[in-house]
Amino acid sequence: MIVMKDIVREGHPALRKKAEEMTFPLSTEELKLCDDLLAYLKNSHDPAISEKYNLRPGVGLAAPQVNVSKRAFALHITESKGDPLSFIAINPKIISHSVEKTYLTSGEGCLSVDRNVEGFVPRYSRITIKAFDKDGNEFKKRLRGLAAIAFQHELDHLNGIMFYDHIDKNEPFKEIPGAIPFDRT
Ligand code: K3U
Ligand code: NI
Repeated sequence: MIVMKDIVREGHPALRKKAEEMTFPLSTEELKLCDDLLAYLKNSHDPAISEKYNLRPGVGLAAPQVNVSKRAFALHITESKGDPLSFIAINPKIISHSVEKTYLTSGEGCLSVDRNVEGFVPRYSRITIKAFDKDGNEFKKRLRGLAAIAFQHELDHLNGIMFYDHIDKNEPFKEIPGAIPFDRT
């Protein structure tokens, strides 16, 4: 079971590496990693389990965040506008995206960052993605809203990019041309 001490924090080199593509069939260890990533997110939304193990709630978790430099992440979004979503994405790619951008009005957070970093993080409003599941089957999805934002946040983790790399240093709350604010509440 993944707990907070297993999640590496900013400054750790794993968060700045480009993660390696995965090959199929996955090993037993890789299959367990995928299950553990998704289990963390589910556990973090269970009041009893998250309190017992002191888990910070998350909607996404990427392999490099547990110091495994491989291209896999989990998303688990149940309490947002839009359909509930729960999946593992292996070797994920954005195959097309809207011109329109968006940003979370509350800013982004990260389980690997133990501080509040304020500012707008520009993201595509809508994306079409492809990825592989644990069995090596390719799937495609259209994502919008928090799901699209979370997918882009997690994909960045596979490329060694942190959310604050996208924030304008001099003017963190600068208007993003053509972007529609996304309010999570
Ligand atoms: O976005 C978060 C959330 C938590 C509970 C309910 C609703 C939303 C927590 S931050 C989060 O899930 C990060 C996780 C990380 F850093 F490990 F990848 C991903 C994220 C998704 C969407 C926006 C910002 C950050
Ligand atoms: Ni993160």
